[in-house]
Amino acid sequence: MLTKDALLIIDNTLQEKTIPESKIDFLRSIRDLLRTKSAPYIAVHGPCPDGTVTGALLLDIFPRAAILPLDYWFINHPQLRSIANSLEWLAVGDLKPLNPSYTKQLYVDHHRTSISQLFNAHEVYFNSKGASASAVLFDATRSLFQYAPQLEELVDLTRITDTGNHPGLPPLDPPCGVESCSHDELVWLFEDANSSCVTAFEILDLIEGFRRKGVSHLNSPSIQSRIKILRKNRKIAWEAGQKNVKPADFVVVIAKDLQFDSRSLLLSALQKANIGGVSIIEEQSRKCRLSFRIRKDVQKSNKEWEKYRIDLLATSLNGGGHMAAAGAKADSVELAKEKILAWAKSLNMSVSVADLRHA
Ligand SMILES: [Mn+2]
Repeated sequence: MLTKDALLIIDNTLQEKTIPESKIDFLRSIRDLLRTKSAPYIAVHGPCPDGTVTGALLLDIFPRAAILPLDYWFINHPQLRSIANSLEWLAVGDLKPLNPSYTKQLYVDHHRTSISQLFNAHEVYFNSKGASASAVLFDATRSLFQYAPQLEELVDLTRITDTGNHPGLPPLDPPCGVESCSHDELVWLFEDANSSCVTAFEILDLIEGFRRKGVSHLNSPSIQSRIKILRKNRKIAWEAGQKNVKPADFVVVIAKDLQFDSRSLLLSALQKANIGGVSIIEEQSRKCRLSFRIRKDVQKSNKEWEKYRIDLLATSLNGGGHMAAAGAKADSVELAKEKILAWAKSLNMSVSVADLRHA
């Protein structure tokens, strides 16, 4: 596929309004990126801390390539996925295999759901037990390739963030500077710098800044002010979860797209769960996206926790991911709820549902 064909598909998608409001700015930025940067292209998962650092490593290997951050809603969208599956990627990182008929230079991933797939690359770095894609790539190639030294600290941060081993709960207070913060605070600063990205250019700024300056790039005023807003919204969502979710083995929290910081809402809800939970976010089209989690302490203390593997449930809902953190989609909140309730029942779990759509 030529870049101009990709641009045409994006323009049509923007006109037909088949994506939720919250993704429009991102899609426009991908269009602008394709217009201003020429091939070869590298696809990485984004916004995502692991995707960003994988992008920084790949840019160190292929300095002349242009990075396109893509999220799963993009590569699974009925029209947009044809872009992901027909551009001739130089490399793909932290994403499921794209355009399997084209031979890439390098492919790196660690998603369990990619195990049986065709990677088709000269160099494949895949380890479904790897902490993160960037760790898989870095550990396998650091002796062969001289990465910029400031990248190692970032790779180590992804070993924490990509396995969901963040220290404590997400901070609700404004961010501090890199020099004055503890390591735990640094983990959250890194995480929040990524999750506060709305456009592909903000993600590219992280990738390029990380590559040049390492973690000190997190001191950039635009990143700091983004994080400040994110944490304010996080606090609102956190309080809504604490107030409305009732305790159960598995908690379901439902909200509208853009109504809350959905991640904070899910984490807040998980505080009331014995095992795990899901956020169901309804989009304008009445379709919804789901985000599943199994509590960290359950993964550590319950030897049989794998029977709750939510990646399998996610796969049955057009999604995928990891055993304890996965995402999916459904045509309506009711359909999603039905599937989740049946699944929970088959595992003898109690369920509570908090519907905040009209809260
Ligand atoms: Mn990853």
